[in-house]
Order: sequence, then structure tokens, then C-alpha cells
Amino acid sequence: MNGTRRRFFQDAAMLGAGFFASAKVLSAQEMQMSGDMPGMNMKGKKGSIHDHGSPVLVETPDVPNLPWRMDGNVKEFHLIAEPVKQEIVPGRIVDLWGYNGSAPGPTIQVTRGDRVRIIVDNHLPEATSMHWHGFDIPNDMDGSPGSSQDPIGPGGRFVYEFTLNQEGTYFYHSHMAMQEMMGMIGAFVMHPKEAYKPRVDKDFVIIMQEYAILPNIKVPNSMNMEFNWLTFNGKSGPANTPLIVRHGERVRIRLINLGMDHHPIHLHGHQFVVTGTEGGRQPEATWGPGNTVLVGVAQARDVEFVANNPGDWMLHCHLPHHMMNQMSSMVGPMSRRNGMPAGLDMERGMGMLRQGNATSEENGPSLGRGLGVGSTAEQTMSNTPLKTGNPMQHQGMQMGKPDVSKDANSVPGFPQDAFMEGPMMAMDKMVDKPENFGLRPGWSGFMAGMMTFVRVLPQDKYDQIMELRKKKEGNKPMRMDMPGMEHKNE
Ligand SMILES: [Cu+2]
Repeated sequence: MNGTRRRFFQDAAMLGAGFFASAKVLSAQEMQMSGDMPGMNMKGKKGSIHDHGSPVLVETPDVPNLPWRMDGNVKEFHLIAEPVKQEIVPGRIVDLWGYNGSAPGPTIQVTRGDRVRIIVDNHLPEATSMHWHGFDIPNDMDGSPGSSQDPIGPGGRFVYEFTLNQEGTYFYHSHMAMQEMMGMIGAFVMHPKEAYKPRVDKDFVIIMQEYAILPNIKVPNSMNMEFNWLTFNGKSGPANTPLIVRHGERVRIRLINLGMDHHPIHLHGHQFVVTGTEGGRQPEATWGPGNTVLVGVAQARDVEFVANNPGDWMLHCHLPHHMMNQMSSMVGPMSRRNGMPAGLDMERGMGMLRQGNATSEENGPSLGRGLGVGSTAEQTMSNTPLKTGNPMQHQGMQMGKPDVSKDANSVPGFPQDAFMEGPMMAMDKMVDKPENFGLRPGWSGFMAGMMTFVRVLPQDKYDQIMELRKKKEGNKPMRMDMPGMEHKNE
């Protein structure tokens, strides 16, 4: 049981009043609802396409699923808005706001026609509200603060209830704009009763978010207009869990964007078709081939493809700055400077803030592009020659020598402001997990920002990874049963 779920169930148990019948029911339900669905459908299927039956459940790598209980014919969920400590990459733990210990919040899955109740508790220090993005529901359930309901005050609760007659990739989010930029969104997938044709074998959700978090600071600056941490499902490369599929399987990826930027998401090695938007399924007549889809703010895009090309294929946002981590103008220079500038202490010399919060007088909201340029505390700094010799050593990382030519420093344009081209910062060991098994050594040095893999694997390698995953998860069941959803395809 991870911290998220443990926390959730502790909270749920403390609520008493029969929210769940007993601790035993809790753990059974929790096991049933284990968010580790990647283990589903792992046996006895060879990538065949099924044209009948109920849809597969979605996997949201690195994000749990939200459990529910049935109350009569109502599917009841419980969301807790609360501060969250989120490890974006190894060692980089930041203070976000999310739901049930996760940012983005846990994924909700329902089936068309479901009557749904969602209890929302506010454990934030300020008011919030919950909006159901794209839902055709009564106005007083819409979660618009001030117009459709009063905001939910700190310590408060609001119970939403509605019947859902839609299908597609939807999401929930705080309707307080600045809270959105602290992480407050989650996926809400509405399955059709019968799977679409052609049927997909794997169905994934990826939520895109972005944060402005300066070096040495843990709280995002939600006022900033530029972002230096770009995440898929709350993780930046190389910390993302890859999407594992069998060679020949049909795959759907549901891309959701809530931030300040639009993201052109590109898949290597395959052509896909866009089969859905935030408004639901698109008619097949509109499906044209592509390999890059622009996902605008507040939009969702479903893409589908047949994984017919074996290998480890990148899936990433194609904006160059969205393939970087921790990008700030001071990070590049500090790795190759000869000593500190005169008159500055260590932290100042490295361009780090010391006051702890984004609106402190030290730099405050003047921080703009590059998280330093335009600020009065910006240092004058021209590009200095890249030092050859031994690179800085970081614990746990494979710090190689930069692979540069002898005359590199005489070439105009070299080194760029933020010289971070690998393989200096590989951290394969630090992000080791079953889904990364068998990747090329040093791979992690080239993954950053909104970047993960679709690993199209032959049966034996696929089984090997599922075996490792099973071992890691111990005896947790490998499937999740949803009332009204059967998995005939296994
Ligand atoms: Cu992007």
C-alpha cells in the first residue's frame, strides 16, 4: 500500500459514519481497486484485436485509481483536496496541492449510465471548488464558485451527485485558477458499455502539467508565466513509468492538458489517429494519420495506433524547453564556472534564492523567462568555456565526461546557456523499476521534462517485465473489477 492510499483510507476510516462498512471491507476494496492495473491482461493473449465486449480499464502510469463503494445503485467516490509532497524526479520533492495524496489526483473510471456521487472534502488552507470539465450535468453540480455554488471553505465538504450519459476522456479540476497551477486536476474516464471498434488492448491516461519552481525552492510560483518543470502524470523524465505494450496490440493514449501552455505530443515509430477530444469520440471519417497532436489547454485528445513496430519509442512534448528539467539560467553556468563570483556567498553565487517562497522580496514575481532574466538579482554572466577535466560528481548518478570536440570552445554557439546534453546526468539506478528493465544503459541521461517511452515488446520481454512487476507488487491482485465491467479479453 503506498502512502497515498494509506492516507486516503485512514482519512476515510476516520470519517466514520459508515463511509466504509469496516476496515476489512476497506482493505479488500483497496486491493480490488489497486491502482496498479498495468498487470491486467497479462496472460494468454497475443495481441489479438477484439471486436466485442466491454472496454479495458485505463492505466494512468504513476497515478493511482480512485476506489469507490456502491451505495444502492450509486457509485460513491471520495476526493480530498489537500497539500501533497510530490517527488517529480529522484530527490526533487516539491510542495503541490492535489487530491488524496497525489498531484494529479487519482483517476476516476465510470461506465456510461452510472449514477455517481463524489464527496469532496477540502483540507486546504483556503476555499476551493470542484469543476467537472465537460460534463453534461445540472448547473448546481457544475462546481463554479460563486455562481453555481458557494466555494467549499477550508475544512468544508460538498457532495456532488449526477448521472453520466457520456463517453470519453474527461477530467475534474479545482475551479480556482491559481489552484490549477498547484496541481489540482485528475482524470475522469467515462467508458462506453461496449468497447469501440476496433477494440484497444491497452488504454493509457497521461495528464500534462507544468510548474515554475526555482532551484532551492519547493513551492511552485503560480504567478509565473514560464515553467521549468514539465510533467506527465506528476513525473518528469526519466522518472516516468513507461507505457508497456505487446507487439501488435492496439493502443489508446488519452492526453489531458491543464496548464499555461499547449503541448505538441509526438510519438516515435508509429502513425496514430485522433479518435476523441474532450467532448468524446470522434467519427471515424475524421481520423487522419499523424504522429504529433497538439493538446491545447483544457483539452483532451485520444490517439490510437497499432503497436506494429518493436522497440523503445519516445513519447514526448516536442517543445524543446519542455524536454528539459529544472531549466533556469543559473543552472548551466554553475556547472562549469571556475569558482564563485567575488562578493557573493555560495547560494547567491549559484543563483539560488534563500527566502523560501516565490513572492519573497529577494526575487519575487519579477522572475521571468529563464527564471532569472529580468530580475534585479540576476547576475551578469556570459558563456564561459566548458571545462574539460573531471565533471562534478553527484551521488547515485553516472556522471560521464561531456562528449565534446577539442575545439568546441572556439565554435560560436558553444556552449549554450544551459549545456545539459547527456550523458553527464544519467541516473538509471535511481529510477530503476520493472518497466525500465532492459533499456539501453545510460538511457536516463537523455530523458527530461514531458518525455516517456512506449515500449513495444515481443511476448517474452513483455512477460519478463510483468513477472518483475508482479514480484515488486507482492501478492496484490493483478486486476481490478469494476461493477458492470467484465474482462473477457484475458
Ligand atoms: Cu509542451
